[in-house]
Amino acid sequence: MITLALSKGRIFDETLPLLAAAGIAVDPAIIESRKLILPTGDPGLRLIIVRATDVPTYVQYGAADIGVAGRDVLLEHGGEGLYQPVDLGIARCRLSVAAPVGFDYAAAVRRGSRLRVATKYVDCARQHFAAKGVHVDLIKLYGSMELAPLVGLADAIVDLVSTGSTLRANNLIEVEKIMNISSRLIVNQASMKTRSERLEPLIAAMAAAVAGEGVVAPAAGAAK
Ligand code: PRT
Ligand code: MG
Repeated sequence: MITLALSKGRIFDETLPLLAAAGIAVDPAIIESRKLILPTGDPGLRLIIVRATDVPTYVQYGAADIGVAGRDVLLEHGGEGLYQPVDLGIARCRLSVAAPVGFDYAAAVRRGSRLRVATKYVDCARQHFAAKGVHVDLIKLYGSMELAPLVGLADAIVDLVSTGSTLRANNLIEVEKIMNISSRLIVNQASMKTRSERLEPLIAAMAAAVAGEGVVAPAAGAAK
């Protein structure tokens, strides 16, 4: 049995069509069951539902053979014990610096001011500002970063942006893009060796689905 780790929400929703194109059916209604282990149309492949930030951990320790995780999550995790064979191109967004409308971020950077920056992505933010030579005090938050500048906790935030509507709703503006983000297929390095006859066709079928090559026959029986 091959175990694929997914998080609920956009990653689950955007992975299902790729699995379908790879010949693996999943009933989307099953997510409503609140079960954390879900069968698929392939009796050799099951899904487990975990928090987005926990996907690399499940795969690293081999509790799942394979998973789907955002580049943001993988950078913060470090990627230890994981192969990242396919960029699935799903759950796209960007990691950006945002600040209140009216805060002159560029001028503050030019002046060499010390900035207080709130973020969940402390490692990525630290690297970004260090590379630019900007002095920052990073404040780790676990959610609702957009609130921090509004109540004086920080001058700016580093957060994911997709449509930009969350920033707009909070009178914030994107002042710098750090990187583009999408989700990748990740594979446990030991599983890749010991279960390659099952994993390789599945990975190839997912890659073909991403490339828009449609149903790839081998995947149907691949994960037995
Ligand atoms: O939400 P939860 O706390 O359960 O967990 P999570 O936020 O880790 O999971 P989820 O499903 O929200 O995100 C999973 C992955 O989707 C992330 O790791 C990213 O790689 C990717 N992704 C793509 C996003 C977004 N787009 C996104 N817009 N993750 C989060 N957001 C948030 C962002 O943090 C901000 O609060 O949405 C808000 C901004 O969206 P816009 O459209 O208003 O710009
Ligand atoms: Mg979220």
